[in-house]
Amino acid sequence: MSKRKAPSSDNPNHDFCEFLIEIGEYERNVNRNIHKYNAYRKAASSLAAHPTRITSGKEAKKLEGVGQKIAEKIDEFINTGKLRKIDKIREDDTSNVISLLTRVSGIGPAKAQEFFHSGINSIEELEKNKSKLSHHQLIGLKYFKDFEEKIPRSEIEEIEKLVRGYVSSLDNSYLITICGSYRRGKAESGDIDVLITHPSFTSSTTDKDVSTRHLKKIVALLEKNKLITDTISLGGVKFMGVCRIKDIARRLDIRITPHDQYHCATLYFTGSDIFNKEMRAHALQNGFTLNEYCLRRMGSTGVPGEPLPVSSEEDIFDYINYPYKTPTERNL
Ligand code: 8DG
Ligand code: CA
Ligand code: CA
Repeated sequence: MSKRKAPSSDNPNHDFCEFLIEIGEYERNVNRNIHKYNAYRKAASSLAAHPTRITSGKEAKKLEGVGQKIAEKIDEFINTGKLRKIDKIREDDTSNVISLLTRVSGIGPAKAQEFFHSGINSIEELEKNKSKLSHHQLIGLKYFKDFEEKIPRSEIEEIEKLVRGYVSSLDNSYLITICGSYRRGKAESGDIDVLITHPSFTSSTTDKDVSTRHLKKIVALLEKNKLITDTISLGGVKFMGVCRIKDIARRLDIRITPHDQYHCATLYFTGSDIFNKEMRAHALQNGFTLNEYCLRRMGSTGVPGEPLPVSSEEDIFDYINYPYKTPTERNL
């Protein structure tokens, strides 16, 4: 997940969304309460999707995911122009340090708390304690400033062209889709999410090294051509690392998926994650279970059946009777 996600300011409720997201991140990072984090983000997403300015907590409560507590905060903000809860969060040293440390790629809330308790409370302190950092955290620290910057769409378009060129020079049957916020049409993204498949590789391929071989060959070629500069991790199905075409480093993820699971994978990795949650919930209500690999019918005993044949993202929407949404309509 990228570290900073501000709702766009063309949203008439953006100030409400901003404080809800700030409280949500505090709940996740400091209190480690992922449920509250999700609840605040869901409320912010409903407010962001609302076309007009909300003028009271009571009005806000009519929106999905907005309950009494959040309605009260909206009233307080409307009446006083601020929120005591936000003031308290911003004054709290623990909270400030943990928020800062979790901005480093590879440092999650638990690790940030651990560092904080061992006296590491700044980027400078991380620099002085490199021996305590994992390989991923060292890369996060090395590119701390660069990774804070959003990636303009035009730069991802250039990277996409390069990746397509290199990968098709290996074999022009590879299918490549850049997913994430880029596919949802966003003007800027936190990182680059590349999804790749090849018709020779399916979920019934018994040789598990097939995907690893494809992925390693692709990564090696991108390294050779100086597009990839660092590797955070390279497993059988996923590469996490760094790429660069300008004077700034960018986070790059590459995943390889079986050909028959490609559409479930593009759907999942296109997100948004809130959209995914809603779609999965809808699937369940209609007797299906959906994940990044496949769509299955739930039997009467609660045991999922065999993966259903899927030849497009539209198929998935059709099966579960959910109105089709283009990627740009999935920005929940
Ligand atoms: P961004 O990078 O511009 O900040 O936004 P993003 O592209 O939407 O987010 P991402 O963190 O790169 O994740 C890519 C997609 O992966 C996301 O849109 C939906 C899917 N996804 C989930 N849950 C999760 C999760 O818990 N972690 C991550 N990293 N991805 C998730 O549905
Ligand atoms: Ca992304
Ligand atoms: Ca990503």
